[in-house]
Parts: sequence; C-alpha cells; structure tokens
Amino acid sequence: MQITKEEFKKELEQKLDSQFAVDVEHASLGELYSALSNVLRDGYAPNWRETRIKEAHEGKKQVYYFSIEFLPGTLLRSNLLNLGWMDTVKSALKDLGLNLDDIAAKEPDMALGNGGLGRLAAAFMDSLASTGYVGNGNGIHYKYGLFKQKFVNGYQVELPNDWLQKHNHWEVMRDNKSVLVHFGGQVNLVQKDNWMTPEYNGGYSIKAVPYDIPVVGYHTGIVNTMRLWDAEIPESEEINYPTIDDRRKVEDLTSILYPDDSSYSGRLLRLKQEYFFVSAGLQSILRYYTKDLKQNDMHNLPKYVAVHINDTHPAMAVAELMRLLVDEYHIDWDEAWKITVQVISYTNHTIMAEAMEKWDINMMTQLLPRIMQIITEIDRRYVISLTGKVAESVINDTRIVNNGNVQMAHLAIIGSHSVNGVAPLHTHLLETEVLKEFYELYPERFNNKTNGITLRRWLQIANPKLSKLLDQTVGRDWRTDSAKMLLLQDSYKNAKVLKQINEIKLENKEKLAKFIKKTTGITVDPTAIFDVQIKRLHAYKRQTLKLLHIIKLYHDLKNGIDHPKRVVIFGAKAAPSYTYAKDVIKVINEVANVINNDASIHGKLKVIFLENYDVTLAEKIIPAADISEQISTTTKEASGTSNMKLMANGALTVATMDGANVDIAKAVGQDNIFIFGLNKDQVYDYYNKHDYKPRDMYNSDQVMKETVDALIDGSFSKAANEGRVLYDSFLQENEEFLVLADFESYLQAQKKIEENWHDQRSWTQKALVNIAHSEEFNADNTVARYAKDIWGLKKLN
Ligand code: CBF
Repeated sequence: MQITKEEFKKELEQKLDSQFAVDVEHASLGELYSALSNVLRDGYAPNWRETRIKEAHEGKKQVYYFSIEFLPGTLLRSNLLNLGWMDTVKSALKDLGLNLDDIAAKEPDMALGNGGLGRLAAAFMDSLASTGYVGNGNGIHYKYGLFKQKFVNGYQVELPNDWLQKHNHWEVMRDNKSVLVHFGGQVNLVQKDNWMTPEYNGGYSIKAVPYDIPVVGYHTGIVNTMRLWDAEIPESEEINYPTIDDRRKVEDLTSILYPDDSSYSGRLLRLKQEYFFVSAGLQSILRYYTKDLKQNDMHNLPKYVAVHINDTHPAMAVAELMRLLVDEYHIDWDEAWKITVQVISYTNHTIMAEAMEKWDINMMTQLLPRIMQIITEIDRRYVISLTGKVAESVINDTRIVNNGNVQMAHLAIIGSHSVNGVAPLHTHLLETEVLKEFYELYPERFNNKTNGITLRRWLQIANPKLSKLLDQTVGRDWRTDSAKMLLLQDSYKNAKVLKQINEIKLENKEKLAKFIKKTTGITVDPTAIFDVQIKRLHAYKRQTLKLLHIIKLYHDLKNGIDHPKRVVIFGAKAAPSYTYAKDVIKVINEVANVINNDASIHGKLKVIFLENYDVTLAEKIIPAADISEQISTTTKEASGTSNMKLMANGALTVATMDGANVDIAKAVGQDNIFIFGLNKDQVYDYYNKHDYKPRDMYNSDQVMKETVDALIDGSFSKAANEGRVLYDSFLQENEEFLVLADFESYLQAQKKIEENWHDQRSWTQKALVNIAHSEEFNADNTVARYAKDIWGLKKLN
C-alpha cells in the first residue's frame, strides 16, 4: 500500500491523538516513534494478512529458519524502506519540522543475538521476503537481549538489556497459536493399538506463546513472519505455581540469551531453551501443515516444509521431529527417519571446537527423557548401519552418543540432507579436517553457501549518500539486482565520482567524530585514517594483533618516526564468562587512555573503544571506515560478514586469507586489498608439527620484543595484571592463535596502507572497486542459492 505525504501526516496526527492525546507540536520523540510505527503497521498489515492467505492457497514449500539468535537491529527505517515509504515519510516529517533519524533513535535495538550468525539469520529473513520466498524465522522471545556493555575503569561491565521495557511495536502476540512443551518426568513405552506409545509420568509442561514479527519484503508486497516463542505457565497448571517466585522460575526460561554455561544450572537452562523453541516451532509447523494446509499424509511433509538448523543450537529438531512423527502421528520409524532427513538441513558456522555443542547424557535424560530415548535409538541404528562397512574408529568418532555426551553436530549431520559451510575455505576445512570422516561417509550432503549481507540496509539506511551516488552512476536497479553495482567501475577514472566518494566518506567521518566526541569526550580528526575493527571479542579474531600494532605506532611516534594520522576504532563485546577477552578489553582501554592523553604525539594516534557494539552502532561506524580489520588467525574465521559490510561502504580491507576474506580478495584483486599473514597450510603445519615457538621470535626481533614488553614494563600500569595475561599468552609455546607469527607481516601490510594513503586518488579508486564488488556478497543471492540447492523453494506468485 502506498501513501501520500498528506495521508501520512493525517494518519500520524490521528495516531498521536488516539494513543497519547497530543498533537505533533507537543509530542515527544518517543511518542512520535510509537505513533509512526503504528502508522507503518497499518501500512503493511494487509500485506501480512494476504501473504499468509497466499501461502496457504498456493501451498508452496516454506522454509523455517531455526535460530537461537536473530539480530534484526532496529526495524523502523528498514520497514519504511522496504515498504517504499522512506522518501515520502522523510519529506512529510521535514514539513512538520521533524527529523526521521531523531525519531528512529528512540527504537530499542533488537539485540537477540551475539554476532555474525544472528545477524545472518536476520539478513536471510529480509532477503527471503525481498526476493519473493516464503520464509519463516523460529527463535526465542528473550525478555533481555544481549547485555548492554559499559566500561567502568576500563573494564567491561554487563547490564541487562531490557529491550522490551518500552514495548516492541512490531510484534503481535498470538495466544491462539500457543503450544505446550513438556519437560522432565519419566517415560515408559507401552503397547497400545499395535503401537509403542510413550507414557509420561510426572514432569511438567510449559506454554510456548508465539510473538510474530513481520518481515517486510523490499517492494515485493510480501510480509513474512519471524516467530519468537515466550514461556508462560499453562492455565491448567497455574495452581502448581502459587507464588511469584514459582512463576518466575518458569518464565525465566526465556529471560536471557546464552545463559552462562560455566555452571550446571546455566547449562541446564540453555538446554531447556534449545528444546523449548525447537519443540514449539515444530509443533506449530505440523499444526499448520495438517490444519491450515489440510494435509494428512506426513510422507508429503518434505514437499511443503524445509527446516533449517542454524548452527547446532536447534539440532534437537532432528529428534523432536522424529518424536512428533512417530509418537504423535504414528509413522513407522524408518519412514519417519526418511521424512526427517529430507526436511532438515544444517549450517555449520565455525570450526572452533567450543562451538560444537555437546550435552551430558544424564542432564538430557532428566530434562528430556523421551528425546534422549529417541537420540539413543537414532545412534543405535546409525552404528548398526555402519558396522562392518567402515572402521570401528570412524563409527566411534562420528556416532551421536559417546563419552557420556550427546554430540549435537553429529546429530545435525546424521539427521540432515544438507550440511553447508559459509565460505569456500571454511567448507573445505570442514570437508578435509573438522568433519572429514562425515564428509567421507556423506560427500553428497556437503556444500558451500558463502554468506551475504543486506546491502540495502548497509547502504540505503546506513549510508544514504553513497546509495544516492550509486543511483546516479549505475541506476536504481542495484537495489534488487546487485550485479549492477559493478557498473560503478566505469567511473574508475571519473574525477567527479571519485570526488563525490571522497566527500561522502569525509562527511560520514565527521558525523562519527561528533558521535565519538559526544559519547567519549575525545576529539578525533575526521581527516585521519579511520581504522576499524568491529566484531565479537575473541582470541581468534585477534584484537590483540591490532593492539600490538597500536603500541608499535605509539613507540614510533614517541621516537620521532612519523606516521599518517590514524584513529583506531574498536567495537566488541566479550562473552561474560570469557575472562581472557575481558582482559583484552581492559588492556586496550588503558593503552587508549595513555595514548589519547599523551600530548607529545600531537594527536597523531587516537584509540577509541566504543561501548555497546550492536547493529545500531555498526550503522554509524561502517560508513565512516577507511580500513576494515579482518585479521583472524587463518582457518579460524568461518566467513566474517563485517568484512562485506565495510567493503560495501568503501573501506579497504587488511586481511589474512581467512574465511570470506579469500573471496573478497578474489573479487577486488590483490591491488585493492592488503593481505598478510600465514596461509592455511602454514597454520596447519604449526598445528601438526607442534613447533610454534613464539619466544624464539620474540628474542630475535627487537621491535617485537619492545612492543610486547610494553604490556609488562609499566607503560600501561593500570592494566598491569591484564597486560601480563596477554604477554604470557603471546609467548606461550604453540599458542593457538599465532599472534606473534603474523606480527611482522601485519606491520608490513600496515606500512603499505600508509604508503597508499598518501595517494588519495588511487585510494578512492580502490574504495570504488571495493564498493562495486561488494555486490558479490548480497544476501539476496545467498538465499537464492539456499532456496534452490537446499530447500527446494519456489517463489510466491
Ligand atoms: O556465518 C555467520 C558468522 O557466524 C559466526 O559469527 C559464528 O557465530 N559462528 C562466525 O564466527 C562468522 O565467521 C560467520 O560469518
């Protein structure tokens, strides 16, 4: 539905009046945000309803994307954009003396995730609706999103992120679609009507209530649904929870994202959450299949339904779908297994062992007795199917239940028809190293789907000026056909376009500089190199290597060796129980303090660690970046996606040949990226030979020694203990992340950056090439590949 400026103004006034009894002139920004989002809801509601009718009517296959994280950020501007209302609304607000950005700033960031895989899930939701597919999200309606990060004396402090406090204007609670999820008790199988039927003794049920969030497609008229489940006490059982405390214990199931898994109770809660949203999601899918689609043959389920497991958190979907098919729909085990494998597919997002979840058998038996029975049976049959055909060691390594644990990745692989990695190198490593034995067993299941980003959001919303320049140079079609962005290369020598790119970057940097001043009190020079590293704080991502570079630059400046002015900008949260990552934050903050307050270097180097990195902050930083730091230890980063967002905004990448950096390098060519560091074979050589001796390197390289020593020689005395932790970690024999091994090569890459910076015209040309080639990482195209190769979807008519 389109709207005129006048209609919009009238609607806004009416909403302000009915909701708050105020007029435009006296409305607060919060009231304006609320009213505006409600006008918008009226705008897409008919499409949302019609999409659901159409889905049922056309009966096309639908994908359900199961993910413990969704990171949509804020939705006001993206809904305006996708509905096609952005320009009208901006201009109408201007007429009223209002500014959309001020109003949009009132929206809480929906930080229901931690990092890349949650943001990817949100990007896929947008792309599915924007390219005409029916795709549904399935996740958890956390009461508190990822913690709010504050720095107190340089330390990370985590505060609750009460994003729902002011009500989520987009969601619709659909109580009539609630389901019950059962936990605990004991299960016996009894023969009933020729069927082994589970009989539950004890345990308890929790009511899963769906909150539906619309996903508005870009100019398609399609509005899909992201369904997030909340926990409530079933009405029939209220009597068993007489006190508020009792109730809270149940409702806390969906309170927090990633409960601390260093304690038993934390792990139990996480397991509960995983089963909760998986069971609720699958129950509602089967109800839709039978009731709305009026299908009664479960054998046809794979023609209508694809369930995608985003990493291992939802891997219990394999066992839960088996439970529903066998116990509830009385499908024979072998048939049910065929259906399950055809329905389910799985993406692996990391090779880090810590992320390959496993659950203690006893915990699982207590909490989910029937699921444990089913997993045991899947495992038993798996072992039988391979006995005598492959080496016993292969069976032991790959079976689901071993060493007292349920291996969730094994369950996901064995129960899926497709297993994909997220960049070619990552998929290759899965096939040849991490999941090698599985690859040999099921080569046909493995495939690669390189990640993508929502280019529209990262350009049109985060960088409207650059987006406009694209419109002028390559035409507006790039928004739906990103290959058109390649036409920007025709302007490679166009002085006017290059000048405009430069001006836009400078303007974005000025804006960020103002934000930095406002939030940190520190003044930065917008003409300096803005050198950006934004991602989760993790040893493998090596914020530490950047830290060493900063210290080296600082020493140079103190010693009279000149460098171009640089502002290093970090954004990163450390998981609350990850003490090493928290130590890194403290050290960076104290190093920043010393450097930023040292008048002797005349402001040539500034280090800014912005608090509370989230999608909203990313939208401020990314358009202003000159350098994109993608410096993980080669082999460790599955793909990375900030690398794609930053290049799309004209930042030049300094990178190891890791994850999707490899693909970015291929796309832009060696002249337009700064590659350094060990390659994958060299990394594996160290790992296999166990002969990485960083202390030898340190002893034989004076610059390295002086740089690393600064962590413990009192230079940054306020982080003496944490500095020692980092120092020790770097020098530890066979240190996993090979920080010092890449130090020298990283300095060389940075030197090259400085040399290139001096030639601004050629720098901007490189930026232009990066912007043009970011089209390769458009999530619309990624989703199209999933839809075709894995899910077998057809677009809605
Ligand atoms: O695939 C999306 C992203 O997922 C991660 O963030 C993850 O949580 N496993 C990886 O670390 C990224 O490399 C990847 O881009």
